[in-house]
Amino acid sequence: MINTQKHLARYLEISKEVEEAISQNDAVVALESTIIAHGMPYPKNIETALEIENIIREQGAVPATIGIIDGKIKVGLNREEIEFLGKSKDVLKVSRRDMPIVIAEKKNGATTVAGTMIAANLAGIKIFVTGGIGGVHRGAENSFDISADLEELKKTSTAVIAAGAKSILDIGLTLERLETFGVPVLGYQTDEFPAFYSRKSGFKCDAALKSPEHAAEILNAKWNLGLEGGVLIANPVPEQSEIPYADMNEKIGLALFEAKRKNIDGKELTPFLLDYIKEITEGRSLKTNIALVKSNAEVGAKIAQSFSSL
Ligand code: PSU
Ligand code: MN
Repeated sequence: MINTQKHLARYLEISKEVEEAISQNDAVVALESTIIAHGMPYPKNIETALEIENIIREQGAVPATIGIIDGKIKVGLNREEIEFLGKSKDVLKVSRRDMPIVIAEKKNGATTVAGTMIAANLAGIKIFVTGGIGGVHRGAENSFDISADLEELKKTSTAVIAAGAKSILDIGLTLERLETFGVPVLGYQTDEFPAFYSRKSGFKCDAALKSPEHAAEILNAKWNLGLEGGVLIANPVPEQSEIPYADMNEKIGLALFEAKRKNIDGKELTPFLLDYIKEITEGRSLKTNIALVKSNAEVGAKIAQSFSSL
């Protein structure tokens, strides 16, 4: 353990503000960077990342955006680093598999949900806000394409606040995997599992959260019982920014067709689909994406407050 701690300092750098907040048990919210580098176009990506941090601050919590700079995992990226990850063309997408390579080769990387959960856990941050998680891709029975995010939720004890999973994925199979992995799926003030762009998916959550305190109580019960692993807190996109499921499903079908035609797979698939959908919805999907991340930030900060006060 002591040995691990000593080595950890070589790889992990926590900003002063975040470090202080963690040591005082103040509310801290982790944020990912794949959404900045590969999930949204420049310059909206950087604008959004900074706005999200402000929303978290306004709620009285400390934001900790996570990424890898020159082979070092940074928890609490500063403005220049966020701008760098949002602008630079050769930032790698870093999930669990990629982390040791990017670190040893001293490269720059944006962390996915899985990558960010790992870093947040090393730093001692329990609450993490993102847009949408990765999951079981449609056609996974042939491609075996299941996001490492699900495996991470199985073993790493972090609560992830997301607007559900988008229907580029097979939502039903994604929920099946989460059940097998023992990951509670909690709907924030709803029992319907949201489908990212839309508030409804036709699938149910395991419980409907009444309040941030309710969420904090469930997290506490799980981890105090020694039930390791993550929790997915699904917060539906605000009504005024929603795109109806049927509208989106048609666009997603087109995007999947195009990915197949171009033979795009592996880690390139999710960024390709996100970008293609943005193009064919003429930016409407991007607006919705930004609105839902902001809403998740507000909810996540409130849950972090409740959790830290327990
Ligand atoms: N879903 C989104 N937006 C995103 C992602 C997923 O709606 O930006 C990103 C997240 O970082 C997530 C990653 O962890 O894509 C999943 O990639 P893959 O499917 O390759 O595991
Ligand atoms: Mn994949």
